[in-house]
Amino acid sequence: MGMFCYQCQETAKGTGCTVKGVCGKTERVAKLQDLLIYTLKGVSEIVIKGNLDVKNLEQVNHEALRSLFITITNANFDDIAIAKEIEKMITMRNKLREKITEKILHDAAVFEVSSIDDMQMKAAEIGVLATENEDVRSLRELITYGVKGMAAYTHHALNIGKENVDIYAFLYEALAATLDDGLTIEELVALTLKTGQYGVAAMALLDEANTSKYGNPELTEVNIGVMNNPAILISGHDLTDLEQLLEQTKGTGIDVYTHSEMLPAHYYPAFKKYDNLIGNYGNSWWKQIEEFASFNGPILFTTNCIVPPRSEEIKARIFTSGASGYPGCVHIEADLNGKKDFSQIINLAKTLKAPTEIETGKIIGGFAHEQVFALADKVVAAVKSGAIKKFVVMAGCDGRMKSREYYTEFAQKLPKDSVILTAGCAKYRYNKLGLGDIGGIPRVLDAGQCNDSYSLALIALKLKDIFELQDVNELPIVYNIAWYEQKAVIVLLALLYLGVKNIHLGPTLPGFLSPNVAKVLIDNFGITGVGPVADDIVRFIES
Ligand code: SF4
Ligand code: SF3
Repeated sequence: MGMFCYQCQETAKGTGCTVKGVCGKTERVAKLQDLLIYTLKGVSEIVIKGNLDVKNLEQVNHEALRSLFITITNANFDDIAIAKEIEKMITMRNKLREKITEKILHDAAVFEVSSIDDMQMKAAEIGVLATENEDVRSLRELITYGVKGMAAYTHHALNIGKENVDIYAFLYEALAATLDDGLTIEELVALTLKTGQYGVAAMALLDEANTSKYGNPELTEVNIGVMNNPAILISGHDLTDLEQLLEQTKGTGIDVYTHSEMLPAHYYPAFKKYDNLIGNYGNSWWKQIEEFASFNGPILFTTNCIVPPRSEEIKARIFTSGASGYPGCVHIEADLNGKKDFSQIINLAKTLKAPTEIETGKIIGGFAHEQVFALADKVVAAVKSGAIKKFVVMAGCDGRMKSREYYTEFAQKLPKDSVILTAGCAKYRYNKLGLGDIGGIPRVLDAGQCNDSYSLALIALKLKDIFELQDVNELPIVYNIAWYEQKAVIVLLALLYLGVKNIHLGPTLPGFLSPNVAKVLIDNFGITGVGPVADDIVRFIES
């Protein structure tokens, strides 16, 4: 069997990448990622069948998060690094197996491989299509992708020193369940919703980690122009990497700019003290091919989303850390205390030109829960007076498909008495349109990164209380969410768990939803896709 991957929105023909990923993932990397997940499922089965106490599995817990994160779309393209991670997981798995008495175990818990070629052969047997029933396959993958997103957020929280062992316990429960042929469709649907429950827990954990360490995001204007110093661009979601980079570049004459999902770092009080944090350069991830060329300096990826570089010159300027990786790019690993030495990047920056300006001005953000609660009186008065008629949650991911122009047009055509609540890189489709404000409340309220969709849920729950409603669905809030990778999957499952109904999901529904599983989501939660903008404005807003 060749490669088969349909975990993201850009999957080939909407059904599956079978020769090479649209993302640039090779068959070799795709198969190694499949085998890494398979190994982790075997680890999970041992933990569950052996009734092991996850509190005592610190090293395995942490490595499991990293393994899952590595397989998220656009995070890691490095075959050697993934093969090493498989070896590490197999070693941990075998040690765990010695602790249990249960002898009847799935192949995932016992198989052995002795080389990368061996791994490729093994992977050919165990990929996504090895599950024959398309509904079971669909639910198993939906759960697995949700768990990947959950692991990414939990990993960020861990880097800040915050953990919740219940999340690890669920992670093993969910992954072990995907090996269990005895589970019914109903049981798998229930597990999907439970995945959403733990998604909420993971986002709450990360929110607590971020705000306790860096303060609560506050209304902030972010410069999108450039200065004259050589500079480093930092991309991805890991705030601890940004903090270390800012500390290490202090006084060196090297400036730092955020890119894509790192933009919301500017909203945290703790990062405002760094005068070498200059602004945000560029737009969402998929524009990096041209924007990295004009940035001129080194780029540090802390997580997804990497687009395979098209020239050796740019590749030589790309560095990775954490779960991210790209063959031929220098990877910077943390020491045992979590410290990363970025001196190679800083030294390279000193030899390169300052960034070329591609735009000027400022964008505004920082509307996470505490900032919006601080404005609650103003917001409530605007709703009561009719100045604000609708809130439109347009959180999620961006992507390179032309069909995503929908979101720009949708934002432009929204009635002027509506406010967009956003989080994630989806915002780049409309955050520079100058959509104005309503009585001083900006019409685009950016809460932060994709995980800060949690803030949007808290805001909705707060409004429900203020307006004394029984159900969050009675609020004048419409959900028009854009998805791309697996973090958006966990955000979606979290919203479903919180009882949010009638979410519009685009630009296309996931290819991994079988017709029957899609029907369950439509019938129980009112999930629908998107259509022509003019029709959707009527359907979502005016009806
Ligand atoms: Fe295809 Fe997306 Fe998988 Fe990449 S991550 S191989 S684009 S489905
Ligand atoms: Fe974007 Fe990759 Fe998902 Fe964190 S950076 S939202 S796509």
